[in-house]
Amino acid sequence: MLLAWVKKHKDPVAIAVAIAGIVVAIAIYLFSLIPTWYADEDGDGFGDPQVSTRSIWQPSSFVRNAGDCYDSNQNARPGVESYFGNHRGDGSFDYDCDGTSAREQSATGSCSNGTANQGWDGEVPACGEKGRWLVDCDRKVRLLRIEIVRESNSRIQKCR
Ligand SMILES: [Ca+2]
Ligand SMILES: [Ca+2]
Repeated sequence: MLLAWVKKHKDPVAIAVAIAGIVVAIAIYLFSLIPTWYADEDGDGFGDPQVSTRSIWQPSSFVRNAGDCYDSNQNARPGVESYFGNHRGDGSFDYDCDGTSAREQSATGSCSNGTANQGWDGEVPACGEKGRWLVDCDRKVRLLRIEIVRESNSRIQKCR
């Protein structure tokens, strides 16, 4: 096809321009094949989408994926299932990189017939905050009346 076009157009400038265009198109295509690498400062295997470079070979401390939401804490990465009582380093508790800080426990406790349904005793605390956790409900006789005494302990709300 190119040969037919050259035979038809005998203008050397037009031929040179056409060849230059083909060379540029090939260069652009070859450049698009060079992979993008993302910085992985915390070494958790997930890269920072804000810090990237292109290279044929893998640069040190760079990875192919850009899934890290906080690249200064290796506990913060996609797929993390643990909950944490301290923020990851930037004030956020979104350890699993899903865009939200999910609380480990959000149920409130209650007593029924002297038995505790465990949960927060009072307001559900925010991530990293302390709250009271209902662990037991005892029946005690006081002044000839049976009272339910709630037993709770201190607990930190963990999140991910
Ligand atoms: Ca990382
Ligand atoms: Ca999350």
